[in-house]
Amino acid sequence: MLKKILIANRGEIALRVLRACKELGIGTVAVHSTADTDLMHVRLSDECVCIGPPNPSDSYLNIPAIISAMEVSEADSVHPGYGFLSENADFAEQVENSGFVFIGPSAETIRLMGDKVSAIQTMREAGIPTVPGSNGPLDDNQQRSLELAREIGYPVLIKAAAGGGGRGMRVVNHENNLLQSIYVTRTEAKSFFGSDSVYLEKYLENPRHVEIQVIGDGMGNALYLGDRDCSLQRRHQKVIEEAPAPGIPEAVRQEVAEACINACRRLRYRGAGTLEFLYQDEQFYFIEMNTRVQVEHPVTEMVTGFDIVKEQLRIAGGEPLSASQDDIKFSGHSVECRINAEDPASFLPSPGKVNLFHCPGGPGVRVDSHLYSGYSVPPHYDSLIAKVVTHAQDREQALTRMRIALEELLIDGIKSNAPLMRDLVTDPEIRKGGYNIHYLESKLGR
Ligand code: MV4
Repeated sequence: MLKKILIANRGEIALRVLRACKELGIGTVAVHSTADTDLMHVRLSDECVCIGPPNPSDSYLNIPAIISAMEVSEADSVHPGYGFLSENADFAEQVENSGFVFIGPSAETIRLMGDKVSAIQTMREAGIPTVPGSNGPLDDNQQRSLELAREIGYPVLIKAAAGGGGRGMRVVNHENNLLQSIYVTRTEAKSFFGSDSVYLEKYLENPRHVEIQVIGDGMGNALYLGDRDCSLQRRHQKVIEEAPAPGIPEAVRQEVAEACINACRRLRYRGAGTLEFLYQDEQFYFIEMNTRVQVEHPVTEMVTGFDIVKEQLRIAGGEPLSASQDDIKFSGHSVECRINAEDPASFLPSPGKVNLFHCPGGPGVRVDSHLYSGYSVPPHYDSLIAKVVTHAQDREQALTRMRIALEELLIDGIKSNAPLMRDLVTDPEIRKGGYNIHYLESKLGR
């Protein structure tokens, strides 16, 4: 078992990891920038180390600073959370080469999934459905690209292999624009990501974003923890997520679940992982895999009663899975609202001092937040300040509990998107369920 974990993150996820460590009796080291001395998890951790100035590249992304902090604090392992270094294969590799445990998959797996082309090829070979497309990087043969796109049918989408999260993509509606679009996407990809590898897919016009949570022990055993619908998003930032994804036929769900779990076993996948799919016309299409714990993992925890972060720590400590698939029982429905420190109309960040924070509660309500009255939200980082999560027997009751929880939530001193959330949970289309990835942006008038 691990004895002392360094938490290489900040905010609510650092607190979430700290709580899991405490439950398992594992020591904790918080690392923080000079702008983050007042973070809740820094106060609650056994030890803390300041790793640099506010700018993330000088602190939370500074690999030598973090590995030095592991050495001075004698931590045996590092939890990267999400964002920052969580999917940086070089970081995972350097951590392991320095004799520490990286809480996550092997550097090799992170690298494989970081390249979208190799991720898709791997999953296709493992029997997971993918989007019709080039099934590999596009080469310089322009005739072949034109033929391929014509076979697939327009519109098509050019994507950067090193992209993801919506950066480095271009829709092509007509073959007149194909070669130019490939060239521009390649050039952009080279400058954004340092790789000019691009691939081509059929462009799905009205999909939902449905993802599947798995966790593996690195020895060929893995658990399927169900799906989440994350279609409610604005500019690739998720706003509300829910589990399970509403309206998926049970046979369709089961087929993709089995393919995912088989793939994880074959890959000897280690740690928590999420397979991202587009879902349209009752079909799943794999697009990417995330090799970290995700922001929205609580909705899965609520419907399974399974603690994903504690399991990450046990697996990294070399223990086998703590449950078998038959132990995982899905119950009810869960919804998560991401509360950001931002202007609800303009979406501009709104950092500053929180004069008063009052947290909702009651049956089926969970709030993951590092806020407290008197805390100042620094301007240097992501604006997520709280995740309000509800659970109930069914979707309608989970949304009702969310409406009530959002009425209880008080954040005074800074602006937040809570007013927008209150509007969304009573929106008829959202209450109906099954909205696609374009719904929120069209509701907001883009
Ligand atoms: C797509 C797509 C339509 N067709 N691929 C955007 C981010 C990246 N993770 C994949 N993305 C998309 N890939 C095909 N073949 C539409 C999107 C997309 C999207 C996907 C998930 C959630 C929100 C989105 C918003 C715009 C576009």
